[in-house]
Amino acid sequence: DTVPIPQPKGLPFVGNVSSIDPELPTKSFMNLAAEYGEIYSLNILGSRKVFINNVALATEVCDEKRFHKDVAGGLKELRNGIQDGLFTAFHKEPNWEIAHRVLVPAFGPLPLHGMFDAMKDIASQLALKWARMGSQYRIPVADDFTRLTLDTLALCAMDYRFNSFYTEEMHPFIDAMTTFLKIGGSRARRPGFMAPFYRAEDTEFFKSIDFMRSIATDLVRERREHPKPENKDLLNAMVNGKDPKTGAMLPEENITSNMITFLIAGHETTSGLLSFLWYYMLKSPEAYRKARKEVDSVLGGRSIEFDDLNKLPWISAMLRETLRLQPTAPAFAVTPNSEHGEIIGGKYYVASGEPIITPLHCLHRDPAVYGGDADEWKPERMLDENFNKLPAAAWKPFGNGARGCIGRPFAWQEALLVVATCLQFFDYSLDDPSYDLQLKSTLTIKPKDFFVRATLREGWN
Ligand code: MNH
Repeated sequence: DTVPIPQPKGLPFVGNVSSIDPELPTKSFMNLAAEYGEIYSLNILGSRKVFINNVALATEVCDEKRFHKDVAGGLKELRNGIQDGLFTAFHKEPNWEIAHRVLVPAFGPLPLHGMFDAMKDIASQLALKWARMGSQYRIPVADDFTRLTLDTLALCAMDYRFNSFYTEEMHPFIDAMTTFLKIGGSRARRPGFMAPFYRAEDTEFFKSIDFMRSIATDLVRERREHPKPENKDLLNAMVNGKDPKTGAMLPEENITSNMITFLIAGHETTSGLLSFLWYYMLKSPEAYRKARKEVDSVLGGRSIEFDDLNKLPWISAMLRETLRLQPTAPAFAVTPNSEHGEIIGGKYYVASGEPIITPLHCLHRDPAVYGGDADEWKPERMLDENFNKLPAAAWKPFGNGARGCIGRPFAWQEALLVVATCLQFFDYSLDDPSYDLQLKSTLTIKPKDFFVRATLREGWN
């Protein structure tokens, strides 16, 4: 026996579109979860979407025998720009399988070790900037970490230098990407009959796509014309790699799509993670002290090396806890494998093709798993001995299963390296001690209007 999934009353034509604040969907999802509990559905422009909010239901939808990734809505709009790239490929789309097999080894321990020096290079550019700007400078946290993560990704993945720390403006790729993500989202929310009113917006959308594809195509062409056989980067893996299973090589268009995918997926989320970490850390003096102590005892006065990264359990716990409260890729969507649909929670029917969305801010605060203080940032709960005891579906900031994040080890290495380096060199304070966290959302989330100050620590000045 099934029971209906609760759904707010909607309007004609657009349904429950107004239940979601386009500027900040995350906030709306949290409000809806507070009102409806473990599950609710919304009618978005005539089709139903189901939203789940707790670990028990997430455990079911993370079972890949029953569910697979659903590419719909905003994600489907992004296919206009990045087609069947890894992130936006439909379930079982042929180029996904090939690209996945070709690229997974490129994120293995050996290639990552090989990227350590490039990551350190960019981290040192950030430290140099903060040192030069001095302790009166209001560090635009999210912008500076975005410079860092974009430059790191481009250098490690394709041996290209954006040099974002040497320009006042952000690189034009960032503007094009922001436009692409923003309008992509907006296109998914507008009813079809409204399209004629959005010609200007659409022109901008496709212009941003052309711009990103031309940058990516140039990078690929450059590599083909001037091969760098010694590089172990993602670009070489894609340009020269053969699918171990079929022997196939990646089509040119797919390489371009994946290059843009890496540039987008590979920097926004990590930059948000670092920015939120600074917020929570500076609001928690005790955790901050512990982190600095950990860095000092592991590194002393010398600069960080690859083998130091697995000696930073407290910083790892801070990163995990930050991604719990602020999962920077804030949701993922699945749909039933079976054409007969699925019943979840023993009583809620979801049809084949219907999306089930897991807003991670809600999942990650399930009091049944995290207790009454689930809203508080407490890195202790993410130390290995506690983290390893969590149910598998309780912490999903990197998504799930085969379609989970391919870049996770890359992001983790970069984040550990950057946090350790930044703590080793500087003391930090909030620019405005009364600042309370506000979110800014595109495809990912970041803290809004967040500034800190950095002072060189004794011994470095
Ligand atoms: Mn990443 C998929 C989160 C860093 C490249 N990433 C995903 C998904 C989540 C995610 C969630 C699954 C989305 C979905 O189910 O629709 N990713 C993150 C977070 C960080 C991150 C929170 C950093 C912190 N991601 C990175 C980095 C790269 C990267 C770094 C590249 C170097 N991510 C990807 C790609 C996919 C992905 C590519 C798509 C994988 C696939 O479907 O095959």
